[in-house]
Amino acid sequence: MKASRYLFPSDYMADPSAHVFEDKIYIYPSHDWESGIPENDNGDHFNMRDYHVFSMNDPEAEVVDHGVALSTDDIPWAGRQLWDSDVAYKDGKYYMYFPLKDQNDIFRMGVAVSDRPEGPFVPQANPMKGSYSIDPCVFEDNGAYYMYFGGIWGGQLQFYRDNKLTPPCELPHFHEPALCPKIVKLQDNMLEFAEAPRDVLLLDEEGNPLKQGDTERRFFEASWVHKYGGKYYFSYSTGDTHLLCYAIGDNPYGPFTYQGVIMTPVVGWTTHHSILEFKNKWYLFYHDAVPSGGKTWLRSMKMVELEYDEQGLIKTIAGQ
Ligand code: FUB
Repeated sequence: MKASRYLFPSDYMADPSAHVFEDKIYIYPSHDWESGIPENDNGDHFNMRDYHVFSMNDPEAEVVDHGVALSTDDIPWAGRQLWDSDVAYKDGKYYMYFPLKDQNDIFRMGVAVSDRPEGPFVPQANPMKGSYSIDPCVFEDNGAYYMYFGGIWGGQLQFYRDNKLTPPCELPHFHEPALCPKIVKLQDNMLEFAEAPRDVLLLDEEGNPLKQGDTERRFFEASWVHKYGGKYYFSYSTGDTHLLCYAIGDNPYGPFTYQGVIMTPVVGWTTHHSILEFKNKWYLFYHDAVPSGGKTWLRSMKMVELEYDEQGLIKTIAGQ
């Protein structure tokens, strides 16, 4: 197993979404800071206010900080908490998708646009219509762009049924199918949904939906999708059991069948990642809270090489 590498020791950055743009690696993390808000299950202590963008010429190169690319000060509908973002490129423009609570404390998804991968990104005046919850991952396939999203507890996914805010906002029972992450195709202009979000079904080896009580396998947050060997790999965090897992499917909508663990728990509560191919090697970008002495809200971004076996299964990486 290759050694992991901290990418930016001089500040706390989490949830790194990595992409290759203009032959370089660009990284879009959340920007953790010490806001003094006490830790709770609602994630109030993740009180981020801006995003920096980073780039590197190759996986061993120096990491360049391009500075603040978007801040809540620039977003007209901003309430609080800029969580995990992602960026997609189309027709000469870069689109940053970000979850942010509005002034009613409801997470919505915003879009901000730039001519450059490092930004600055200019936000649209309003959140995307019909958007909710957190952790957007935008994946391009055959010229179509899809957003995967969702996260339970602080990410508010449990508030919704059939894409509607539905009190009393409870989780399914232990033996019921787990709440699903969502997928939605984007319009050609990249600024709105082209359809109603659909469930991403995660199945066990017998073809049954994973159950809410199956906490070591069911979805919690942090969707990511990549393609390997013609198959679609949907990866995610199990949240309170702190695993990064993956499931494989035959098309972007799924269903996806559970395969195993990508990474065992790291130091810190959250586990969040992205997966990138660069010059025929694969890399996992993630974070841990070792440098802050285990403060769950002060995380540091890292990368490590990721390997597959001959069947295309991902070799599990030890988080610690
Ligand atoms: O960084 C805030 C939240 O913590 C992210 O949106 C989640 O995925 C978790 O990493």
